Amino acid sequence: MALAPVTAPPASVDGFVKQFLENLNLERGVMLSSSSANDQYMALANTVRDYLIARWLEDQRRQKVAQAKGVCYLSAEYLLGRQLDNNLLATRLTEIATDALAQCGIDLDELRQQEVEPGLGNGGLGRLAACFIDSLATLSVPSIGYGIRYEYGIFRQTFENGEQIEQPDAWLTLGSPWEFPHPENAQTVSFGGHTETYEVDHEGEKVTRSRWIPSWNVQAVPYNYMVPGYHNGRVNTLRLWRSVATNSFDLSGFNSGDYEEAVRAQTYAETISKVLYPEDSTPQGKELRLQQQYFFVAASIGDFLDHMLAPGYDLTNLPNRVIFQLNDTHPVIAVPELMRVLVDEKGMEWDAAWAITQQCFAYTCHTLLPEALEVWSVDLLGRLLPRHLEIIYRINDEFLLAVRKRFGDDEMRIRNMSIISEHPNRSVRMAYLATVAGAKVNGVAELHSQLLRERVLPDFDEFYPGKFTNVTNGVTPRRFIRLANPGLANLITEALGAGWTVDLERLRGLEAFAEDPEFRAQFAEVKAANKRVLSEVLLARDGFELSEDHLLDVMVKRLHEYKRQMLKVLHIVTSYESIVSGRVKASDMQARTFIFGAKAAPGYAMAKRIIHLINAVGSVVNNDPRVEGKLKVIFPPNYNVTLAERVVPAADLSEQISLAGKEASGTGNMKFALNGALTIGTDDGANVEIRQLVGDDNFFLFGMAEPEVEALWAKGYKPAEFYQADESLRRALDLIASGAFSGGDRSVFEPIVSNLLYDDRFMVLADYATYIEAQAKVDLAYADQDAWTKAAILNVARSGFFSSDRSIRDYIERIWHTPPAL
Ligand code: Z2T
Repeated sequence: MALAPVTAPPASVDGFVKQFLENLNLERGVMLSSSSANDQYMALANTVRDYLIARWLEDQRRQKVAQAKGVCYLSAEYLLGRQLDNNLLATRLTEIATDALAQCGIDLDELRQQEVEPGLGNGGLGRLAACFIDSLATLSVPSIGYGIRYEYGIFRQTFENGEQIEQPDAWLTLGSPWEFPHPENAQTVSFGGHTETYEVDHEGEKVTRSRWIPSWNVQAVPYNYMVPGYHNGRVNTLRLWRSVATNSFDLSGFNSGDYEEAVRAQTYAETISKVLYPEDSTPQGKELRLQQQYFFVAASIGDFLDHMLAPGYDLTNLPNRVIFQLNDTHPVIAVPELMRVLVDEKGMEWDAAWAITQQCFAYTCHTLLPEALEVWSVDLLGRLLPRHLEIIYRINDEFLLAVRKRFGDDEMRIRNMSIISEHPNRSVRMAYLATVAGAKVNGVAELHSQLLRERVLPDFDEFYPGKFTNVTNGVTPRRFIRLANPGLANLITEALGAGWTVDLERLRGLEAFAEDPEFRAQFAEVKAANKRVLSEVLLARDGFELSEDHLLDVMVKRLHEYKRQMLKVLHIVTSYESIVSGRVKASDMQARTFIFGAKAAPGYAMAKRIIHLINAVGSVVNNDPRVEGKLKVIFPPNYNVTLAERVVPAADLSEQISLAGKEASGTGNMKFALNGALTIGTDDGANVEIRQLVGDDNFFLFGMAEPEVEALWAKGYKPAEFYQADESLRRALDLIASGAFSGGDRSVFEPIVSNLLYDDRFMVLADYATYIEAQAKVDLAYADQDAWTKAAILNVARSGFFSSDRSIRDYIERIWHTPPAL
């Protein structure tokens, strides 16, 4: 007889109280009266978990029995944000938990603040992965997310004299209630050594095969996280790997007879999952990073084959069972790893293994920046993963043979398409490997996918017709509307009924309400209330206060030159200069508060200098009495998911001002539109689609389009000519150069100014004039509050397309072909 399955505690206030107190006593070992806020938070998290576990276990059982095709999402980053609220929402427990805690004399809001968000990602790519696992669970897609359990996530940013200082993100120190470690399910991951050949009999013939003799290994220990679907009773798994030394300290590279050395080996092994690399879009090519990549990918493939397949599974059917989605090139070493497992370990023939592999992977590209396309030097790869390098060579040889067969001996084309690049030194182009191996390759917005095909990989597009496709990014409405903006969520539900949270196109129904003055007033009140909440948060967090009646102008995203925070700075300096020069009366100006949020990669000097400049401009502008408080620049440090959830719902204006052709998609742009901010933006990434949907009247477009950018490059771009020709630009740049924001010291920001004047890779100066013009239109539009509100409502109504549920449906239809699950 089967044992009774676990059941969830009763979903009632009493049931919750009982479970909470039991967890406090039995798990934390404390009484309520003497418990700390952390004890209470941990007990609360445990209680929420207790409601999810039965469903989780059941879903795992079902997935295994059904053996339906599922998705393994491979991502080096998951920028999850806080878990507590999301899990309460998914399980419909928010009200019960609030009341239950109140009975215990505890304020749920206080406990919310206890949670340290897992910041296991840099920016858009990591947050996208987090939105996708939410949608996968909500759409009941059989799936596992695989990644790395970094001990330190994205650094904590502080400012010292306006300059960025990075502090380690010790997010695990108070304990992590959402994870389930399973050391007994550890995978061994090997590195280094050499390969050797040996002979085997194959159908009476001797054939030579190769095998890998690694020199050291580590254990990959899985930490499982529950990923609940929204109100559907599903719970999927996110499995993050931690590296630890093998029991035997078997890192033969170290002298294992020596105790001290053995302990050192332990430390060495644990280094692999120690820290997230803080570069967004510009990888540094460090050996440890390649170790991280192989580590999590080898563990994930091993785990899937060992635990998810029925016993005796015929691996030739693998493509009917799984698709490994590669989140950018970071996990692409999975391709030679699956080949190695199939050929070397399972004894499969090369051609059969390759046919399987080519159906089991799909690749998402997230960039067009040439410096962001990962390459690994053959030297490094050969040292760390010699067998994988051999496999890559063979894949490349066969691929180039096929190219020759198709296109003839066009050496130029061969060189251009080779997975191995020869200059500046021999290296493996990971995007090419992914493109050759992937059944599908997708970009992340229409424009990006088009440029990917036409500009970056045209030869591949020609060689593989039908391989390239688009899936426009999306964001989860659970976190970014329901949780972040409860006021708006309630207003929508009152207007349209429930259901929109999982069917975001229903927001269209709000179009009619845009005509209703009553609704507009309510909508405006929600925005005002969100500003008050943000003001309180910023006051408590950083001591900033927001003034009422200011237009809230927000630019939050990683600091990168291509995103052009400098263009925003020039706008602010222009406004400031126009006041102090006496040309504009402060009292005639539309009051604005500019909010920045941005982390710079620690090694990115220009980005860090721009952060310094923003803070410097802020301290001058905010304290100059001539400004009469009409311009405020605030830059709260350590922008993260938790802060985004407060900033986005309060914003009036969303700054999406990258140089056209550089931002693959952007996802912040979607979050703002869905929360009723109007966008000022270039024709770039998903801005293009946002504008098409919300309409030109409800979007402030400026700047060159991508073809114009190309044309200007072709003609020869001389930024100094724009400086010479535009008096307002000259005044702004001269003011920065004069030392006005650096206590008279002209050297501090000189590198920024001269970079703009003489290089300006991202054409800030070329787009300055139209940006300033568009900002003037913003001021005019904002003066008519009611018309502004109407446009804001239409932004919400027409942005339902940007739900990550729609993205996932597109992946299913265009790439995964996974059948609807039970
Ligand atoms: C990243 O966040 C993005 C692209 C990368 O290219 C790397 C990282 Cl860490 C290698 C961003 C894009 O810049 C952004 O446009 C896009 O919206 C996001 O990925 C998700 O696709």
